[in-house]
Amino acid sequence: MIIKSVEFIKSAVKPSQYPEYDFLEIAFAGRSNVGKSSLINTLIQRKELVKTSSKPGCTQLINFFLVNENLSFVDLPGYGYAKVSKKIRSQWQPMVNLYLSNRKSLLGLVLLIDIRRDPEKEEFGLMDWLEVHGIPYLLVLTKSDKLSKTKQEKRLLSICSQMSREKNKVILFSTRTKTGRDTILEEIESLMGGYNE
Ligand SMILES: Nc1nc2c(ncn2[C@@H]2O[C@H](COP(=O)(O)OP(=O)(O)OP(=O)(O)O)[C@@H](O)[C@H]2O)c(=O)[nH]1
Ligand SMILES: [Mg+2]
Repeated sequence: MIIKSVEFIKSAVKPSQYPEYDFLEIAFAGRSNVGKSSLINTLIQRKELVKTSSKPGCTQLINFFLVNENLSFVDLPGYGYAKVSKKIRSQWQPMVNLYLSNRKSLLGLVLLIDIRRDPEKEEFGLMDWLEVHGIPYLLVLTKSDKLSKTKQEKRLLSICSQMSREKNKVILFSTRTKTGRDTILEEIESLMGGYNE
C-alpha cells in the first residue's frame, strides 16, 4: 500500500464524537509507551503528525486519521501504565472498550508489544476478546532496534511460544530502522482485500 495522503480528522472520547464517515478502520492498541503513535508516524512517513513522547500516557484520547481518503487509522490511548493517575486510568479502559465494541467499520487491529516484554494479561485478554468478536489483528513487536539481531530472534521465538503463534505471524518492527513497515502495510492492504479499489 502506498500512502498518498494523511489527514488528522479529530479526537474523541465517546461514540457520539467519532467521525461519521464509514471508511474501513484500523486501530492501533497496546501498552502505554509501546510505540503506537510512533508506528503510525512511520507508516504514514510523517515525523510528528501523531504526537509521541518518551513519557507514557501521551495519547489520552482516541485520535482518528484519514489515509488516502479511503482508510481510517485510529491511535488509541495505551493501557497498563501505573503512574498515570487512577482517575485517568479508570477513564481509558471504558473509552477503549466502548470504541472496540461500537465501531462497526473496524476492519482490524494492530496489537503492539515491546519486544523486551512478555505478553501479559492485558494482551491475552485483548486477543481473546478480538477472537470472540471475529476481529482480525496483527501482532507487532516494537523497538526491535533496542536488541541485537540474535536477541531479537530469541525474543521473537519466546513471545511466539508464549502466545502459541508461528514465527511468521508476528512482525518485528522499529521506527528507527523501519524494519517491518512494509510488511505491516502489506498486511493492512490484504485485510482491506477487495474493498480498497
Ligand atoms: N528505540 C526506539 N524507540 C521507540 C520506537 N518506537 C517508539 N519509540 C519511543 O518510545 C517512546 C513512546 O513512543 P509513543 O509512540 O509515544 O508510544 P505510545 O504507545 O503512543 O504511548 P502512549 O500514547 O502513552 O500510549 C517515544 O520516546 C518513542 O520515541 C522504536 O521502534 N525504537
Ligand atoms: Mg500514543
